[in-house]
Amino acid sequence: MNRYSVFLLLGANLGEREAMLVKATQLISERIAPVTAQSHLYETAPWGVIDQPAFLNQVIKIETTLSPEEVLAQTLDIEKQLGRERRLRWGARVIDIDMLYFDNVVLETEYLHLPHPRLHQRRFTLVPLAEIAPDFIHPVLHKTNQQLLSECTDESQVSVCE
Ligand code: PH2
Ligand code: MG
Ligand code: MG
Repeated sequence: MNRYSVFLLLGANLGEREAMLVKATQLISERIAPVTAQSHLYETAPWGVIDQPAFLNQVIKIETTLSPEEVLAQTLDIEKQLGRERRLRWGARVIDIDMLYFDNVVLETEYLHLPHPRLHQRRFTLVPLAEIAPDFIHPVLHKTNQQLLSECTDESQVSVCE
């Protein structure tokens, strides 16, 4: 069976943020696929809706035989299990799991856009992504993550947590 490299962005800005990212990674590895790379954790200024607490963000890589729809269903289920409530778009949350890339798949359905349509506009995504996959090429923009980061005009604060 084919194995696909999938990059997921984890984010949290309510409650025990680091514990939530650790728990989400554990559930992803148990229920979706082995985690083969993890970026550092980053403390990031809120993007979009700026009147909310700072986020912790991290990018992880998994190698899966599931389809994009199956991975999405699992990540939504894990968000729910960890107590995610959906209120405001871009609002505060205990956990967010977003699919950034599903290998080289380009897909636009009602529920799923691949690659993530805003990943190249956000430093909180590009910094951890370029840390673990600098040379991976965006299948629509045809640029590496490192290039996308160096061309990104977002100036929001992103600091590595040591
Ligand atoms: N997620 C959002 C909106 N804004 N800002 C940061 N820094 N990190 C996030 O993960 C984030 C955000 C919507 O999902
Ligand atoms: Mg998100
Ligand atoms: Mg999300």
